[in-house]
This record gives sequence, structure tokens and C-alpha cells, in this order.
Amino acid sequence: GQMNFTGDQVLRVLAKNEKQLSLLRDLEGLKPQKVDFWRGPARPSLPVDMRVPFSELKDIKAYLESHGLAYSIMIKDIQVLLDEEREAMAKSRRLERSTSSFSYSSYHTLEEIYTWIDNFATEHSDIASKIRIGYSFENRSILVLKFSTGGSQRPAIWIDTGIHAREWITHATGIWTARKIVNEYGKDRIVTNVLNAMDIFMEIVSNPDGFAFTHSMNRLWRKNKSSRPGIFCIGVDLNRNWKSGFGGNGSNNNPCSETYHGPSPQSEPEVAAIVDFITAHGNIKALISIHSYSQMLMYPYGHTLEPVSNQEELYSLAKDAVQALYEVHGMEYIFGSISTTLYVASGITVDWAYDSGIKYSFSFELRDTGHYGFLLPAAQIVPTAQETWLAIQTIMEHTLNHP
Ligand code: VAL
Repeated sequence: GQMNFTGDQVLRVLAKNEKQLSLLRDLEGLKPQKVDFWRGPARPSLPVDMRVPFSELKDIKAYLESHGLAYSIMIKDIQVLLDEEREAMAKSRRLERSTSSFSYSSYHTLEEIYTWIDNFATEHSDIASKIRIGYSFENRSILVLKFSTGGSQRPAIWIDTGIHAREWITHATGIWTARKIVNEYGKDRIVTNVLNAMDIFMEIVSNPDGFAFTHSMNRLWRKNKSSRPGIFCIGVDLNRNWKSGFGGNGSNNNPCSETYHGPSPQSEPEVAAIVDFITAHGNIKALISIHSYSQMLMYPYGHTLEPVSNQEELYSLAKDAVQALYEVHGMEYIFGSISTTLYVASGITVDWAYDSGIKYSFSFELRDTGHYGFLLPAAQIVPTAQETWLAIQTIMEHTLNHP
């Protein structure tokens, strides 16, 4: 059954300087698998959020206090939020069944999403179709929705959500976005122009095994579910398994780490499926990889502080996208390159995409900034998707206008 998180807390630590940050980094090595960083140590201006199991709270709080690290309690009891989330899903499921409808303002299981994908592709077969690009480690289908008004190998935009299993707001945003695209084609100027010249690919559940596991066992699982003989811990961080900068700083060699990069680049079938698809396609012009949380819009590189060659263009595009997003519900996003905005992270999706010639490569961190973190209430799905849509449109339009 489901892992219970009663009494587990999310602590927010505000490190004053680099030395305090490295004391926090030490926590990962000191207590492997005991502290789960929700927002990892990055820079002194950014908070560090960590989930601490009830059994470790005393020790961890003592560690923080003894080193003069100031902290506050962001979530007092994780299980309370998990119970509310489950109850909301059950309620919405009852309503969906009695009305034979799909609620875009609720979270869904993998089976529900896969059924929705089938129905969606059938209902909108004039512009949408389903493609299976591979199989996960546990042999689940890896599905992509293709939006196309014709042509062959048209220039295309790729959007992936859910590469990290617990980031449920990203799958929900992807689903809402897919519907938005079909609803707006022929109405909205940008969507119509984009789809008249380009295709859009959306991989909504990029880590199906991990996502299924967040529903069946552990809501807070991040990695995939691969295992290898002789290795005790399960799972590779699918956002550390890409070839660009593989194994470098901000990725971990320890299979028990949440940022374990895996044995070799693209060792994971979920990553290999995307690499093979995008490479075979050969005409992807923009890639948008969606994560949560922190409210950021970022571009390469992650693995190095070196600026990319079109960094000024990406900076001003990110600025415009974030401004458009802000105008919807007043949510503030920060933006910049990953390594300078957040932290150095190696083997990530957007670095690989950029190095593969996709010069408009972006990664979002959606809502919120830590009040709920990964447990964002379903009431925020639609507003999050609405504002993200404006940013996505901005990137799509720029891509269309700069072939
Ligand atoms: N937050 C993401 C990660 O740690 C970044 C690197 C985009 O995987």
C-alpha cells in the first residue's frame, strides 16, 4: 500500500553564504535517503526546501541549529496534504464517472491519462494522433501526442512533462495544453499560424513507471524505476541521464542519490526513446521540458557556466515569455540560464537538445515557490496551465518567426 508520511515535514533553510550552502550539501552525503531535497542547495538568494521524515526531524533540526542555519517549517505534516489530495481525486473520479467526462482541474492516474490520450486522439483525429515512441523499463508504453495539419517532417516543437514522477502539476498542465491547442486551432492567431507551418509533439507522461509508482506506493518518487543486478537502490534521475555533460557536476554517481545519473548516457529507455525519436525526426526547432516547482524559465547550459552562442536571444525571449505569463495571474517567474539561475546540473534534457541543434531549448519550473511544493492543490491546475500557455505561445511564435 501507500507509504505513509505522517509527521514528515518540509523545512525551508535560508543559507546566508556559500559555507552554509555546503553544510546543506553535506546533509545528502551524511544521511543518504533521509533528507529529500525539494529545492536543492543552489545559491544564497534561493531557499532550500527539504523533506525530513518524522524519525529524523530531531537530528536534522539539531544539525541545522548547531551550524547556525535558520529554518522555518513550510509543511507541518505532509500526510495531511496527501490525504486531501487523495480525497479530491476520489471525489472528482466519482463525478467523472457519473457524467462520463474528464476533469481538467483534477489530478489523474496513469491509466486515466492513457485512456484520455486514446479518447483525445480519436475525437480530434483531424489534427491529433498518438505515437508510441518506446517502452519504459517496466515495459509501459511511452506515448507522444502529435499535432499536425499536414505535410511531412515539418519543423516541429517538442514539449515534455513529467520526466520527474512527483511533479504532478506538469502532467496536468500538459493535458490542459493539449486540449487548448485543438480548441484554439483556427481561432487563435498564433496557434493557427504555428500549426499551419509546424507540428507539435507532446509527451505528457515522460516517466510512466515513476508516475505509476507515485500513485501506488510513494507519492514523492522522482526517478524512474530501473534496477540493475548488484545495485541496491532503484531509479535513475532521467534529467541527469543525457549525453551532454554526462556525469559532471550536479549529478551523482551514487545509485541511491535522487540525482543519480545512471551507468551511461541514455542508459534509460525513457531517455533513449526521446533521443531516438528527436534524432530520427531531424527537424525539431524548439524543445520545452517542463518541471516543477520554483517558478522559473531557464535555458542552457546546465552543465557549465559558459553562455550558449544565442544566449542574448534566449534571455530576451525568456523575458518576454515570463512577462506574458505574469500578465495572466500575476505570478512571478525568474529566468536565465540553468547554471547561473539555479545551479550547475549535468546530463540534462535541454543541454542535450541544444547541443543537438535545437537552439530554442527551455526548461520550466512551474508553481509554486514552496508553500505546497510538489503537493500543489488541484485548484491551481487550470490557473497554472493558463499562465504557462502564454509563455509557451511566446516561445512558439518566436520559433515560427525565426526558422
Ligand atoms: N530542477 C531541474 C533538475 O534538478 C533543473 C536542472 C531544470 O532536474
